[in-house]
Amino acid sequence: MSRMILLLLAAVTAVTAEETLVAVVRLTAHDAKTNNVTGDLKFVQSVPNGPVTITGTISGLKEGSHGFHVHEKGDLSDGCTSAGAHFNPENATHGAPEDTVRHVGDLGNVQTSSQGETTVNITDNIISLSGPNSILGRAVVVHSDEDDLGKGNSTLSSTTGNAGSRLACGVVGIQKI
Ligand SMILES: [Cu+2]
Ligand SMILES: [Zn+2]
Repeated sequence: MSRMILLLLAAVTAVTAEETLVAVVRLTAHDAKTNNVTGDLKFVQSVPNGPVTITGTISGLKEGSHGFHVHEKGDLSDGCTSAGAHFNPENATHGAPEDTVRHVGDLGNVQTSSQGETTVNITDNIISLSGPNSILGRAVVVHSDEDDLGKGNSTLSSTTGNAGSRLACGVVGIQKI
């Protein structure tokens, strides 16, 4: 391979590496006396304002679906309660990740197997790691119940998806290099 091509490849690699944003979340239980839900998540955005992939594992959840959202505050001074409401900069109605009308923080549900394993693998086109939809400094919350994605009969459906209590949460932080 010619020296020119090698230099070009190196430059392209450097630019790509520079543009990729990576954040991490350590989930801890809202109340360690009532559950031991914990987890680690990674958020990767390789193109500015492009899709964000969320991967990781959560342990301690019961089998089934659990509401999974970004809430507006990264303040865990009062456990997951002080994380506030769903991150919703456009004052929209609660919805499913694939809905046009949704909170920015609406990431739907995570699924827990009968063995109690929760593997997260979500790609979302609305949340971002920069700009107005940036989730940096905000909190991820995992709930006791299924998020009905705004389509249930409960009065809470249009605000929280009636996902029940907050079991665990963590602040979205910039990853250590
Ligand atoms: Cu939530
Ligand atoms: Zn919501």
